[in-house]
Amino acid sequence: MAAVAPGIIVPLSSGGQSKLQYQSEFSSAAPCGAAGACSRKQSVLLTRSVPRLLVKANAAALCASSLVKEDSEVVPEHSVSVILLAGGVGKRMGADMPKQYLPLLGQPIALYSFYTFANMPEVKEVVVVCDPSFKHLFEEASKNIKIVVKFALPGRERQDSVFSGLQAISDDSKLACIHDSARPLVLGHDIQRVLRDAWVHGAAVLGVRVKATIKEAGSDHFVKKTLNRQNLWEMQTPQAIEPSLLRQGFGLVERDGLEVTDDVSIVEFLKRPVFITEGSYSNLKVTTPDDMLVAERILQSAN
Ligand code: 30A
Repeated sequence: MAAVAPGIIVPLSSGGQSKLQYQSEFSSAAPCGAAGACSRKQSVLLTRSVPRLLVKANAAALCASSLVKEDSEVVPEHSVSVILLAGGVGKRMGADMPKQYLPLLGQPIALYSFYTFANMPEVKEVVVVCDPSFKHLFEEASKNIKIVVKFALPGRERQDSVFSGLQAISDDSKLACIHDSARPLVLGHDIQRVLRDAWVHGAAVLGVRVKATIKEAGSDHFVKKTLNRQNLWEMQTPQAIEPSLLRQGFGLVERDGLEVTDDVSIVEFLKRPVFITEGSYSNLKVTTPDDMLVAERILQSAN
């Protein structure tokens, strides 16, 4: 049993929250471990069991109002379709294999986040957008998990792969969660936070505050102004969004012949607010051999 507020006792399945959280992160081999399932049950218990287990009337009054709000902000179980982008053919690592398939401590990079998503209660399916020659990797990995795994073909640009994945998601999906498979270390906890923000605001993306000092300069190379780091964010993935909103965005781009660049995203054309969920610096994108070493270090220090 654990106390979450004075006078409120809720049962926990086992162990401490932080331990469970950590065990379910960075799943390097056994993907469907009890740890992931436990932390899942725990969060469900915390939100659902409180009303029945209130032991003090005054606490009940206090909590009832916040519970109504809490409940509507909880992403339902099996409501999220993940679109895992694993179609890149990047040559930057100087290896024969696309970077997302290089082994990181013995496991292909793309399988780390695949397992992380597959073990989340909110996730109902993972659509892997990959070259058919890599399908077997995920098929083999899906033998260890319970959720539905689908496949879609990659497109020329990233947005084409997102579109391709979007066509494959289930009609009753409440959120699409798009993740770059070259980010193996994304934390389940951060995914849950970005999903919740998308659930509340319609669209959200993980980001971290820029650490570097960024100056804006003219074409003459003279500094125009120093930008405030507090307001500058480096984008990561996942991006999470209501599927209808993303479809609307693609529709608008198609209809008006809009150009999607690295700077302006499809949803921004809709003039809809996109929430930035503050993520973790450890959610790095593995693009160079140096990044591999850093990723190995992070994994080793977490275990
Ligand atoms: Cl998922 C792309 C691209 O892949 C892209 O190049 N854009 C988007 O607007 C989205 C949707 C989204 C953005 C931010 C937060 C949540 C969802 C995606 N991919 N634009 C270009």
